[in-house]
Amino acid sequence: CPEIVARYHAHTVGPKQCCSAVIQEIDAPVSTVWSVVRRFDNPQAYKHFVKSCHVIVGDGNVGTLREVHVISGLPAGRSTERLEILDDESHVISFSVVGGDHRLANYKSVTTLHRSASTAGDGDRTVVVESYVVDIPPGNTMEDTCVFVDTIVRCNLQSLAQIAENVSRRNNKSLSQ
Ligand code: A8S
Repeated sequence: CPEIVARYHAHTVGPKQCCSAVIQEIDAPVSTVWSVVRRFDNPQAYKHFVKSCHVIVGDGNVGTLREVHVISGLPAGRSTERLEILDDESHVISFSVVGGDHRLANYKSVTTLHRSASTAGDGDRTVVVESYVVDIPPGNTMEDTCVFVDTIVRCNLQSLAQIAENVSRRNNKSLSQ
């Protein structure tokens, strides 16, 4: 839906910031993908870099704060993140990074889900658009920063695709029995 994309993925980007977007197609309906993505308290369900997560304050609605611990081997230990948008009708979720011991200051991402009809006619597919804006860390270039973050986001969305497609296959199977 072009209105949603224009509205939510148009970021204001400062002079020392960079922004980018990753798009992923998933062979599962929006409702299935959304049920995974909307769980702000459970990012480890599909983000493999997340070791653990706990909610500091909030009930899963806008304003909820979570602390994420990432796996070792990354230049980071933990990240404090605030839920900015959770729209169950339009399938939009957004969070911002408000603290932590990593180098992605002022990171903010928006994820939107879009229905896409399957050409094979065997059920709906989903297009996920995830865009972000972040400060370029001192000593890094815009390119380095985008490559680093794009890689993380792409991994997350590929893992999301696998999980949602498995759920969708299970659902289709139990329907046909
Ligand atoms: C997300 C997206 C990103 C997460 C980054 C980009 C992060 O969790 C990791 C490494 C870092 O250096 C920064 O949707 C930070 O989670 C995996 C800890 C924020």
